Amino acid sequence: QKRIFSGIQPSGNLTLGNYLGALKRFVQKQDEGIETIYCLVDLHAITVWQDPEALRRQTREAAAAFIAAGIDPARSILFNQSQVSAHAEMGWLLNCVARMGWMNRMTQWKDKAGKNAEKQSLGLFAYPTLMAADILLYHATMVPVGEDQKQHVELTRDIAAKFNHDYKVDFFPSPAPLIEGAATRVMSLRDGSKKMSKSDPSDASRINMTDDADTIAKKFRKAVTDPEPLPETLEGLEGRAEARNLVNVYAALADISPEQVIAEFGGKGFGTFKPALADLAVSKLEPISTEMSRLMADPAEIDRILGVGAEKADAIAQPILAKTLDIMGMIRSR
Ligand code: AQP
Repeated sequence: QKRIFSGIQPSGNLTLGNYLGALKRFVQKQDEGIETIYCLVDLHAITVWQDPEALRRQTREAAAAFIAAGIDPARSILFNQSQVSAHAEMGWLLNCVARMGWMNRMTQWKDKAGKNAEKQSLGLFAYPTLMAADILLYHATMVPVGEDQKQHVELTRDIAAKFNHDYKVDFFPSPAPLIEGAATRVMSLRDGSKKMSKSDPSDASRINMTDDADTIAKKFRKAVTDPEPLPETLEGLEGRAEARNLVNVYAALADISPEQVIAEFGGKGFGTFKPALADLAVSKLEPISTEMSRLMADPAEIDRILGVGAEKADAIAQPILAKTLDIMGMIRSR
């Protein structure tokens, strides 16, 4: 049986990277009729400092982005992680299964902690076991993510396998990462070697889902590129990371292949391509941000939707948590 779980951190404005790498694909999976569970992972967000009022607003904004992009709370389960306490409990249990060495090898930890590991929260280091808990708590079989999260899903598989092996059970299924489409790793508009990220200090490095048309046009116009026109073939993009990124973004937004983008724009300069890309991005993002503003006018309704989602999620998670505790030898007498 197929079941999809995925999440996004409400740690700031959602970006075009989050939209193309995750949210847009979450909607596609829902519309394919697969059982889909989507989570605003607020417990993950606090692994770095979050102002409490800002976190509340960002969580509601992210929920509004999901709904505006096409997530239907009647067909998908949509909730915020902290309302289902089983996530934190399962996270602890899996902390006792995962090995320090595995966590030390996580590239996201190395990137985010940098040379300053001593100053990071313990939660940031343990982030991947909580993510494994998120997925395994629902016995999810597929996890749509961007390229940057592939290693964490692979770690989840290792944790599931070790649990099954240590306790001699066949309990946790091995979830597969689903990394599909032309934009599985959208790059920063300022540096083609860095991924676009909501926590990048430079706002010019990313398109936010709530940016207005003028801002989107300006950010694409100023995006760093080489001076050459687009090549006539896809191979011609080799070694041109920034150009390749913009072609991928165009393809993903238009639901066409990068080859088709090159067929249309090969030989044309960025003076032609960037405005076309900006128009396309505005045509896709503007209806979503307009709907987001409408939804944000009624925060109580968003909270109500998240509460209903949390109840549905809890109904799936609790029996799986209870069984996990039982397998591990915890007395369950009430
Ligand atoms: N640049 C990207 N291209 C494609 N997919 C991306 N994702 C993130 N950035 C890109 C995907 O979005 C989902 C949610 O990500 P997250 O909120 O859990 O955190 P992240 O991966 O660490 O993304 P950010 O935007 O860089 O957040 P911050 O700055 O808060 O760390 C995931 O499926 C991710 O792959």
